[in-house]
Amino acid sequence: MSVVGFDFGNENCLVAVARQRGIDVVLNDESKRETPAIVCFGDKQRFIGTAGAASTMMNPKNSISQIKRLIGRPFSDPELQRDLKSLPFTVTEGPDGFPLIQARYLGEMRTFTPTQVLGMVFSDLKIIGQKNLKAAVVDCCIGIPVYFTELQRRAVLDAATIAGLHPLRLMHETTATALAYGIYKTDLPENDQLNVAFVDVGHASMQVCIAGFKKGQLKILAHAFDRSLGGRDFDEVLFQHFTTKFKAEYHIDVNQNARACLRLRAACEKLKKVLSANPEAPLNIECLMEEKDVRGFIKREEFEQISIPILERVKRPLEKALQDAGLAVENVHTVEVVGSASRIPSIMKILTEFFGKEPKRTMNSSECVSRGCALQCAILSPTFKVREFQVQECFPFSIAISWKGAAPDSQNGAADNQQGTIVFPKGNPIPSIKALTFYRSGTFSIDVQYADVRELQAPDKISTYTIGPFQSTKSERAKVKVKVRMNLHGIVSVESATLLEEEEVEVPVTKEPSKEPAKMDTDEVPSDAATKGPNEADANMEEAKSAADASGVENGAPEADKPTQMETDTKVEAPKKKVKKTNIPVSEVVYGGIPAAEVEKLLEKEYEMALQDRVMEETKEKKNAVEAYVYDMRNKLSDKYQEFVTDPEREGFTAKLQETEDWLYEDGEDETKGVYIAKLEELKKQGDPIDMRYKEYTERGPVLDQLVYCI
Ligand code: ATP
Ligand code: MG
Ligand code: K
Repeated sequence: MSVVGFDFGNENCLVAVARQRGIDVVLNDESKRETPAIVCFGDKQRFIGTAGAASTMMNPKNSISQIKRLIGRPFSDPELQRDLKSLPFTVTEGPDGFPLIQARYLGEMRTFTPTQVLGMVFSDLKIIGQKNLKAAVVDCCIGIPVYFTELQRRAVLDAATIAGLHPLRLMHETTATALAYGIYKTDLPENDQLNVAFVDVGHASMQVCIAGFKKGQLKILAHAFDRSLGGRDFDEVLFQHFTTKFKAEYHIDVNQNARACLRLRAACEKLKKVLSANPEAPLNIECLMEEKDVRGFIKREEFEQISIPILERVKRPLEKALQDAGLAVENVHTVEVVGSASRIPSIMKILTEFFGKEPKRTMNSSECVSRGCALQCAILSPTFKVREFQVQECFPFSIAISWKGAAPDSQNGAADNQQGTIVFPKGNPIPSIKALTFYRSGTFSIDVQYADVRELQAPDKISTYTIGPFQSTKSERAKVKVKVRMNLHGIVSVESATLLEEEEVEVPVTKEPSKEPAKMDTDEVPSDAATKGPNEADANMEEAKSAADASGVENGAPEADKPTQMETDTKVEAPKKKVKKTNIPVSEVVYGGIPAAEVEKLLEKEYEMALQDRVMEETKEKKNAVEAYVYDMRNKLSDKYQEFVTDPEREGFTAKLQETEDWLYEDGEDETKGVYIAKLEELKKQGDPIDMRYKEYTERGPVLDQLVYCI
């Protein structure tokens, strides 16, 4: 089983693989480590990655980029709407309220979901991994931004499935970086905790995490982020600056021309990079539009001036991370900066001022996420033995569950009363399971939702679970234990529901009903908790208690109406009671995302499209082979084959080769693979006998010599 880590960025993707000697970031077909996250739809095939980027200028409307921004968001999401304004392709609202990408593919307009397009990017990355490992790639670990919502996480998993991948874990990018940083450190303290802040400024977003390191472990203390602060915002500032300038100076409005927009944006991005190393930089574009060449120029000072609105936001996630970690600036021992946009000098200045120390660039800032993911995959995979190192991850949002309050025979008539409790508070370890106990007489449902919608821009409701039907034999109100799991990917679901019925009492135990209205406890350690720390269960328990305390379900309601009740271990409370456990069916509705059956179909579709791409690539290869044969044979006929052909034979064959060359550029420019194969065979029929004569002669030479020698 191969072990692979993927970093899919807004701009660039990287693939790292684990080999016996260590982790390698592998090269793509163009011998580059970074593969652009672009899918370009063509008339005959798709171009993905570097090939996609190369096609963008030619075919901007069908070149899909910034996929990471599009996945798992409703069409109405204001951030998505803002992003769409600067993208050259068309996105419409699908019937489910989610975006649909419009592109011309195989000669007709088609629609694709962002998840599907991400699946295409993953397919391409998978192939890069496979070519390097010379083995199938299935198991992997994929880096995701810490702020990804449930829907976005599910979308990444679906995209991975479409690409035929099986992610062992979706890992927060900054945590992957922290792992890649810590696992090689041999000088980590045994008792003390070394606090390191990781700051990642990428193309579209900024993430901060503070991790505490000890020998053999890292614990994430806090995550913070700005979903929309990255390198592209600086591109945009420059773009607006020059758009205005060119309007005044050249009377052109690039916004009227998709290609001009793209070219100016690309030039601005380049300009921004130049400004990272130089105090000033020029911007020249030939024939930008209306056949006008444009010239511009900007000083770093002015660039920083016009960037102030963005730069002012850099401090906020830093403050938030410190606050959530409960640390003062002095308690942060080291600051590590990654992400390529952090190369902007003014960002570094802000970081230095904030932390009161120079941030370090120990890590390879573009590779660290993929490396960390490959390491995590190696830790989780049975095929690799990795140095003992524990990753204690925490979740950045508070997750609540809610349910309809009272039972039908409620005295106070509050039957529609929606009640809830925070089941996984912000900072909760990943993975974890919580158990809740409900007293219900029949099928009921619970909603999983974000507790604080201000924390993120997402619909608050995530999913609804219907629990039932069930029939209790003993009492009217049955005791139902519901397990809610946050899995390794940070995805929350109701895992199971169990009907608990006390069957026989060997030793009578008078059980006092608990006076606490809603409580939960931590259940057994989840089976996939391969990276769990030793103290996690304890931490869980504590946090569970405080969550229950804060849940604020009103006291004083009749006992029968209490929806949940403290679930201390039943066996402890009544050790002699025998409890019959019956599984209750649980059905899930997730708001948004692709149904499982649909994912299966998309997997097949992806396979078909990949096949089409491969056929086209092979066609190109066969065509190239014909062309190469023409050139090679023509050279040989006037060189080393000269003495092995008669003049008429040579003339005839040369004419035939010329005819083929002309054909390749005209009628035969766009033929099928079979036609090129036939063409090559036809030429070889004529060429092979000549080749043979030549070979016979050159091979006979030494044989004769040998005979002479033997005599
Ligand atoms: P994200 O992390 O947002 O998903 P990503 O991982 O693709 O995106 P990176 O590759 O870390 O992002 O960073 C890309 C950004 O860094 C681009 O905006 C690019 O213009 C910018 N960038 C690259 N080199 C430099 C430089 N020398 N100076 C300034 N910015 C740079
Ligand atoms: Mg990144
Ligand atoms: K392992």
